[in-house]
Amino acid sequence: RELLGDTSELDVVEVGDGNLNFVYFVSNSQSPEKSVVVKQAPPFLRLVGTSWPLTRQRMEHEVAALRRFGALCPQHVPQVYHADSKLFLMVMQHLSSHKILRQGLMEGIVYPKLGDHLSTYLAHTLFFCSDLFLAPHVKKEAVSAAVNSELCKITEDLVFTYPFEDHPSNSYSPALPQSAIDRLRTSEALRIAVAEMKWAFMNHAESLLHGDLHTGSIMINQDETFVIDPEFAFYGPMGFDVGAILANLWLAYFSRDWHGRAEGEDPERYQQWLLEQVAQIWNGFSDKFLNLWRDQESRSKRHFIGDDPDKKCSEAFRSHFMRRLFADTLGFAGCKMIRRIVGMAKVAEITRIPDEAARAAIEVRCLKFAEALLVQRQQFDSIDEVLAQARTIRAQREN
Ligand code: SR1
Ligand code: MG
Repeated sequence: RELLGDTSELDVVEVGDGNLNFVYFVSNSQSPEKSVVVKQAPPFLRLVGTSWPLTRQRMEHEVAALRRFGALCPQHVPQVYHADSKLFLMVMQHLSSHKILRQGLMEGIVYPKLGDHLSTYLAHTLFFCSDLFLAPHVKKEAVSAAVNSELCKITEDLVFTYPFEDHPSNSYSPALPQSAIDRLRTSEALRIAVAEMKWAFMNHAESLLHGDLHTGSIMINQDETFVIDPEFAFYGPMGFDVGAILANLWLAYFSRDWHGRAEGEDPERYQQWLLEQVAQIWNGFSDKFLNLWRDQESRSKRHFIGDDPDKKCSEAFRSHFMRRLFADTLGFAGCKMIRRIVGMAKVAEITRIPDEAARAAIEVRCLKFAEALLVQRQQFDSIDEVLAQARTIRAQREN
């Protein structure tokens, strides 16, 4: 009532386009600027319907994660006004002047603050929920409170397993060459790399993750960026969140060859901007994360590795840590790209390419790049090297 005023006449419209839940805009009919979002978890997966039952407790995970992330990074997380654990719903801030990032990228919109905002969000949420900041017992209790087995199982299946086998939930573009599909099932190096990422996802409880950080989970305008929808939140490997964002920017990059031309532009300018965002997100995240870590150690006068008066070993450990995190990020990004091409839940920038041959050609490039990310993840020395690989694979399009 405080937010909506007189609630005797409300306009309610269902607007959700996600795979799991229902989302409603609720506004005062007389003063539509008074509005909120109501999000409710039905006892099934929205994408499939009642034949795929799902417990409604996922709403509690989402509310808890929004509150936690909101406390750490209020400028990038919408406010939760109210949560009802019996109705499995929450009432939250209506971001009325923001657009889903995936949609904005398909329209070719430049967001000048994207890289800075997302790198801040990642650095703050991933650092402050980890053992680099929390006391060991607090972290362990947080891990246990955030166990989210049901939604993690969806990711374990749909991201790390089914796309690499002959599974009925997969679907393939009609023109996608059989050799590209076979490769996902038969390349030993690729299968091992994916299994390593799956193992890390299931076992490396490093920090509280959003768990589904694709460009459909981000709302944006020219000034502000908000991260929504953390129902998949759990304690997992940090690179899973970072990799999810990068994967989706790379899907936007490769698919721009279609969307850019369809809009009568030279796609390369926007593609260049997309790759700059990838570099800004990784480099910005890495710098901000390391600064938070160094500040924390100076303030607490305690090094994670133990006594280290000249900080030499601490700095060396930090650089090992970031190298491993970078490799993880690339590996997870590879898995995320592959699942969006051949798995069950697809993305609009690919599915909305009506020309079958053009779509398949873009999908093949995405798969090639994803494979390189996975198999060579420990060989890449910098994000610039990875971007050079993306450009090389895109340049092969005429062959
Ligand atoms: C079966 S749910 C499909 C996908 O939707 C969510 O956004 C997650 O990415 C999940 O894997
Ligand atoms: Mg979602």
